[in-house]
Amino acid sequence: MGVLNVTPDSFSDGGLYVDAGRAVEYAHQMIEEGADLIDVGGESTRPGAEPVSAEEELRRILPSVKRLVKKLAVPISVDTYKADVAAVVLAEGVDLINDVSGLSFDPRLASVVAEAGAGLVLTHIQGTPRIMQTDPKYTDVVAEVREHLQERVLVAETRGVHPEAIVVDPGIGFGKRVEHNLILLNRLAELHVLGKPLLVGPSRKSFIGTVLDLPVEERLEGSAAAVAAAIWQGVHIVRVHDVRAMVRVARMTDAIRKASES
Ligand code: HH2
Repeated sequence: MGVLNVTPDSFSDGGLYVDAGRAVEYAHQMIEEGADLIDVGGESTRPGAEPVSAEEELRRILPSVKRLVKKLAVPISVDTYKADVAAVVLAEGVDLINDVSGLSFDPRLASVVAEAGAGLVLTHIQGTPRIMQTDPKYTDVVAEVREHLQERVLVAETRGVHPEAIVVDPGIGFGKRVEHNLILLNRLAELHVLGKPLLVGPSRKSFIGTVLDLPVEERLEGSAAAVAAAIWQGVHIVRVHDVRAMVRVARMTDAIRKASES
């Protein structure tokens, strides 16, 4: 999953693809580099970020989304937790909604996704982006994330989202300390019991900066290590900024992993 942020303020690529022409060009580049899915985001969910209105989010993403659904051969997801935004982009032909709140910020989102027969990514978050890094606490982070996702899956299915259209994500960086992120990445395989495809998004995040003491523009290798750990444990989708490099890391790790199974 290649990240296409059409935001002015995302933590690593804010402001780069605000223009719809540039966004489409960059999406094509990511597909050429091997992306199987493009994730369009119009609101930054970095720690401390303030929410934007549905109108503002749509103003940012709609010109790009309209062009992308016409031009791209791969599925498109939109990174939003708002039912009003989801309804508009699903009507335009978007394939899935990537909800970083796991249906906890907008109670209407599940039925909008269900009615459209679309896919849904359910992500674990503790708190909200504005305050999530203030003081995240867990007794057993893996068990708590797993139980929370199990409950969110039940909510989605009860509201009519197709069971085979649900993807789950432990939410790296969403209300987690460095050690929580590392433990989750170490034990991703324990989330397979949920019976859903797994997605993980470690790309360029601050836990990498902390471990390696590196700024956001120097986190390629750290992201690669996290992607390799994820693929090694059978994660199905990795959400990344550096598509060319991460496709190579994923394919190589997968080849090693599969060799041990045969
Ligand atoms: N991380 C970010 C945004 N959306 N979606 C899922 N499912 N999983 C993630 O880990 C995830 C996500 C944050 O990264 P980015 O989009 O690069 O930054 P920002 O939130 O500042 O736009």
